[in-house]
Amino acid sequence: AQQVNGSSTQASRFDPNFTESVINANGPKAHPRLARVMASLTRHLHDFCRENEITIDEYMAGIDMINRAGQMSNEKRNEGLLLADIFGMESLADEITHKLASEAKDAPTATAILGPFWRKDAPIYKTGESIVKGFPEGDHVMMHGKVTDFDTGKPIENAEIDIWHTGPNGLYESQDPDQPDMNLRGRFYTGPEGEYNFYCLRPTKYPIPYDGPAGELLQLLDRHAWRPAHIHFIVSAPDYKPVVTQIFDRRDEYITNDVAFAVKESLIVDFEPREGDSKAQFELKYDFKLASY
Ligand code: MBD
Ligand code: FE
Repeated sequence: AQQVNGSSTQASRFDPNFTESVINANGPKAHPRLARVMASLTRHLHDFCRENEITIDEYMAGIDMINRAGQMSNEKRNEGLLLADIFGMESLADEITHKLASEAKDAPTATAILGPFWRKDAPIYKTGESIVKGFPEGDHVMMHGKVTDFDTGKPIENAEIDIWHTGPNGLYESQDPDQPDMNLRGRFYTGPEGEYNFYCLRPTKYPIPYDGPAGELLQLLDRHAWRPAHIHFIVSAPDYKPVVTQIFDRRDEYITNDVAFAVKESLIVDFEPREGDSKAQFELKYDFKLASY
């Protein structure tokens, strides 16, 4: 073998010693958590390449996909997250992060993935107002309920409920030049009994953006791009663990077949017909339970 700096060249890259030599390149001052995670990632990635005999062409195709995802990402488009979401990885990380808040009968409200379309600084509305600023032709919903302390059952006053959902055309405002800025997004604060209520639209099923690497991969894998109808929430209050979650329409045809693998039983809801309200055809009651720190 050729001599490099007095030592022989490394073992064959097929040899696990090669993998260990890459890991051992880390110095003693490496950040401990990062060093541990990267060692594991290196082993899995090397094993993946060996197991599947990944060729240079395949490797370059993967790198190209990552680069294209990055190039098309901006504050309105998070293609990297979308790409990871269709592998179920955000759902897995969510489950790992919130082991306790799962499907137990009495648990804090279950979490679900954030997804790529949250925007900060959604407009603040007063109780009873509507987040619908455009697209009034949808089915309107009066949504209401309470935010309570999961341990004591006591109401939480001034909890923030941050909401976002798509229009009836299946697009978030940020994806759609025809919708007013911040349409179908809003923040509300609970009253003294933890109560909230607001108007929104009944969400519709929605295909995730299909014009980038995530869509390309779905097509190559013969997978559909649909998420079941859902509304996103971040419910938060001082001294409580924020709940990032989504609710899902039981009647949606994709309820058991979500492209992002985010549905949980306790987050499936029934929209009920609403009588005598000129502003909404449907009603939805949903209570949120937060755990204190
Ligand atoms: C979405 O609207 C979404 O909520 C998730 C989690 C992934 C892709 C698109
Ligand atoms: Fe969404």
